[in-house]
Amino acid sequence: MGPLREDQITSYWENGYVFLENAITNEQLAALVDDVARWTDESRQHTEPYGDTLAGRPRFDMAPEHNADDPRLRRVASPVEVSDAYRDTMRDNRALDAVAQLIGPNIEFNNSKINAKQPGSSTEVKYHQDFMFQPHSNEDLIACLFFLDEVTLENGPLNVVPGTHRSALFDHWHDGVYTGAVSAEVEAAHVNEAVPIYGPAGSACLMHTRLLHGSAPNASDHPRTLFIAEYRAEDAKPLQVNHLPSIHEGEVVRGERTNRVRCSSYEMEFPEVPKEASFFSQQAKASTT
Ligand SMILES: O=C(O)CCC(=O)C(=O)O
Repeated sequence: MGPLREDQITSYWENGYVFLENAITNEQLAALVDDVARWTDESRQHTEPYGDTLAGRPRFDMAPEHNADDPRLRRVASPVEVSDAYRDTMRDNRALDAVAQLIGPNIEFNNSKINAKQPGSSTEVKYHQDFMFQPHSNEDLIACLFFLDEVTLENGPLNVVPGTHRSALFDHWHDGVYTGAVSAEVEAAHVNEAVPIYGPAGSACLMHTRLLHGSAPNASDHPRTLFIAEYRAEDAKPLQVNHLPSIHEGEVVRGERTNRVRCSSYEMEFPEVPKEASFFSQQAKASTT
């Protein structure tokens, strides 16, 4: 028995996502929120992205409007490496039980990040498919987007396009530039079908790695902070270096190691490994191409 009913499992495979309330406990939520508050406060002392990650890129990234009086932390890369609360939550939560129901029983941790949109923030996420950042031998990868704040229609919710995990893999390279986003034409063709995902803090949206999704700026007075943990079936082997490497990549978090590889059939161009603090810099190129 896991947290998902049969109809939710069917809906996940049909639509490419499933929403789960109470995906983490209140204690887990409070500890995650505390660390974000501390990191946001620390960011006041910085004007440029800072901190170190395994990839040699900064861990903490701020939006262009950031300043000491009005800190705009927008990304923490691999928080599981620098916080016991994030590491422990990554290793055990109700959404992970749901992941095991969907693509289990054997599950590995892939990567993690925090995406924050402060009130009035211009930060947006252009439409993309996560798989185009991280080719694997098969497509059984799920991103769990944990809501650390209540997500509303106004504070920049995730928008997903149901069923697109069963359609094409859309190119994220345009005119020789890796933009980490689909073309304006592909976006225009799908955006009217997009569905906003909102709900109380502590919920999670579980999303198929091929699902087309994006999110708008935060037009409200309330922050919108997500902790995003990605998991993969243990037999889905990475075909390129992780764009968010961490010392915990590949940890078996449910089931056991089988030493097997499973391959599905698809074609794509390898993504560009990011050189800057976060994919926001890659996506910024989308508006100039
Ligand atoms: O922060 C968001 O709204 C979406 C995050 C996302 O799409 C991603 O990081 O892949």
